[in-house]
Amino acid sequence: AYEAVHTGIGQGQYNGTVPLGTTHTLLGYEMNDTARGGHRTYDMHHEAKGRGDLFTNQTDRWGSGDQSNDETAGVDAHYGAAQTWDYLQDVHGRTGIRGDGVGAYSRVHAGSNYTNAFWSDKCFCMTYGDGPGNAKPLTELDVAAHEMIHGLTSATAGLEYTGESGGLNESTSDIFGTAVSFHADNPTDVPAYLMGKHLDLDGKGTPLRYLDQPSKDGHSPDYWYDGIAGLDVHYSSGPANHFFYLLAEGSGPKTVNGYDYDSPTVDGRVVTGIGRADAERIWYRALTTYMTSTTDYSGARAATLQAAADLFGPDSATVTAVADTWSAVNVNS
Ligand code: ASN
Ligand code: ZN
Repeated sequence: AYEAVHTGIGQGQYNGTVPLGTTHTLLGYEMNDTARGGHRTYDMHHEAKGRGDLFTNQTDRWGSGDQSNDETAGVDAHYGAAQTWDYLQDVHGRTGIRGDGVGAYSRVHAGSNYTNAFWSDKCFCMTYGDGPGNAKPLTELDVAAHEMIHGLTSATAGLEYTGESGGLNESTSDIFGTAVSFHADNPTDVPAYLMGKHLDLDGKGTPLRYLDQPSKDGHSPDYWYDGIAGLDVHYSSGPANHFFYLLAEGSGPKTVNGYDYDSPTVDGRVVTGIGRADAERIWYRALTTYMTSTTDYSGARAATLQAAADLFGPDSATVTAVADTWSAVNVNS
């Protein structure tokens, strides 16, 4: 049959007007990104189960920027998956979640008033609810990236989703969710060091998480302590998120892309950032080479030190910076 790779144009609720990888068949256009492993996006029509229907359209223009159009959430989810794919490819030379060139798929409009999004290894897919009043789908870019990175973590370190390894699993999704936001360079997805900045679930504009100062969410500790393993994994992620921010940007007040952050440390220690790019490479190598299913905070310190030694040399200033930064979030050995 006649099939061709196309670049459609979508209007998302969160991402503005964006290009979409689509396919042209005899029946019309499909949300099937053959340039990115055949990643497809489906509409669950508010059902709780099943894959739903592949988004198809007579033209290659999708969504309206508003939830009155069912395609709009599909646009954001499809774009988020593409941006995550491109990030892994461009920055880490990895083709797809498993590195095998095979795409996953996304399902939007899951259930009714369902306020969550998740990755599943079983379907190798992401699922997105529409949030309160079915008006706030959980499809914003950093959240889509967060969910897709759960697939990467499963396919690599396999960090168990409980205790300290669970916090590191969650943090990996926040770290690369943030990295995808920066890489996409989409002016709508800022401030990039805040996760879930558009969902506005409380109506006050509160993001889900703050990488510069995790405790701003009212639950996540800024520093490691003995007992952190008992927290929900979305809170025990705090010190690792904080480590990543500090390693990239350094301590204290800092303006990045016009946004003001402020990152504290244990005893007010000063750490100087090594830059986002190197911090991302270190975390990626630690995750894919050294972390295992049971890696804890102490193990994460060791894994990132080894990764930094591999990438920059064992006697490099970068290795020292990694050690100092873990100590600044109270992970001393
Ligand atoms: N949205 C949540 C997450 O990805 C779903 C979960 O609790 N696993 O962290
Ligand atoms: Zn998560």
